[in-house]
Amino acid sequence: MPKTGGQMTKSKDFIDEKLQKLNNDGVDRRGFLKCMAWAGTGLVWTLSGGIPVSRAFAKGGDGSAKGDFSFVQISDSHIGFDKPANPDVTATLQVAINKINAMPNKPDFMIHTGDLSHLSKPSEFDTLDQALRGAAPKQIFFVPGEHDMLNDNGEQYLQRYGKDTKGTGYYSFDHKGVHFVGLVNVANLKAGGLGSLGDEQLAWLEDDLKSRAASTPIVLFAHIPLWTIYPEWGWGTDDSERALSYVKRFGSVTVLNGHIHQIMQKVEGKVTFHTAMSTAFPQPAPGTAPSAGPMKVPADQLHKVLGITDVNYVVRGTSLAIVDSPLDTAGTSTAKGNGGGTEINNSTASATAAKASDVKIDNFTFEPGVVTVKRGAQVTWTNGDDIPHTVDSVDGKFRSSALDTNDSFHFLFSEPGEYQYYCRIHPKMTGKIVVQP
Ligand SMILES: [Cu+2]
Repeated sequence: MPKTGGQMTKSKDFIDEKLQKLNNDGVDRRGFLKCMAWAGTGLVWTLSGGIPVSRAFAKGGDGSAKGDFSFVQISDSHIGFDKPANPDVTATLQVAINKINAMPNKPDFMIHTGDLSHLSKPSEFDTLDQALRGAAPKQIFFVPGEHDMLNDNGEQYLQRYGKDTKGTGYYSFDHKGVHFVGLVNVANLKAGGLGSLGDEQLAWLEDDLKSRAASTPIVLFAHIPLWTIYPEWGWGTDDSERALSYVKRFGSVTVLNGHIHQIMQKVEGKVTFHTAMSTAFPQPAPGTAPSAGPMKVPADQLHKVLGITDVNYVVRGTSLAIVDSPLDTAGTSTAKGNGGGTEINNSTASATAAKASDVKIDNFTFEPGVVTVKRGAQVTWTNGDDIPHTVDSVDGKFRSSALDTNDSFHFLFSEPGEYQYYCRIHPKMTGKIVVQP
């Protein structure tokens, strides 16, 4: 293990605490999180941040080797979000950018792993662009999150960030001998499913990788984790196994994701999986809250649970060195933010008795899940979450736009039958309307 002093201990405690929580809630994770990267292999993980990992490597003589470089991952900016979990996400993005600009070793470029915006609004993308123009690394590679393609199948995203990409916005590039692949797993999600890459993209990936030497370090990045973290909350990708089968023969594979707004890491053979913190708001640890969603932490803790990821490539390593830095590295560890004293932002809407034809969306759930109405009845869905949701008929009979907090969608059912529906942003969310004659 690299010598990183007390800070390493702190993050280890944090991980232990997390593991403890995971074990306590009875969810079987089949070894999930067992191979924590802090156990060695030149991978540095610190939640208290700021430790230049290249220094740790330099002790072994590798730090100044030719071909070394670093890049920074940021994720989940959610520009446009303004709820109590963080009323000013543009400001925290700016802090992240300042942090990047102050790095002693200048990163060659940046990767943004999606959810640039909160509601796919042009003004949100504009604000993001303006902030990123102030970042020292001039080259930024993007992949979309589900929040970036809410109402137009990602057309606007592609126009702005997906020039020269394939299909829904996937692409690859090489940098100083490392092969990078940006993947899109937030498009065309199916009811009841997780993230999805789809056959077309997978075929492209297989083709993209097949001519590369097994010694080429590979970095895959996508918004939703390409490993199964917590399917109950949609934290996984249905066809990621197939994608991973194409990288099995490579000696060094790093998989970078966002989406879950917290650090999770796993090493499986030559493959290191890592998820980044958000620059906008934290989410609860898997299974520690009724649902995913923005988590309100005490104001003085917020900058400790937001951050950036600095990835260092060192020649001869089998894995890349990854350092996560919270925006604020002072004081207590981030464990506090995810501890028992936090609260989940539930809807504050008063609990008026819902009519049978009303569906409330709360904690990523359609409630009630099955509603029975007479033919000709109108059903109203209202979003009580701090995160947008949609109401999409599985058969294409109705489709709402993205519903922000307290937004409603109505549909009048004139034909008897059963109508299955889901949220196309969070396809694990499903419900049914039964229309009687
Ligand atoms: Cu949803």
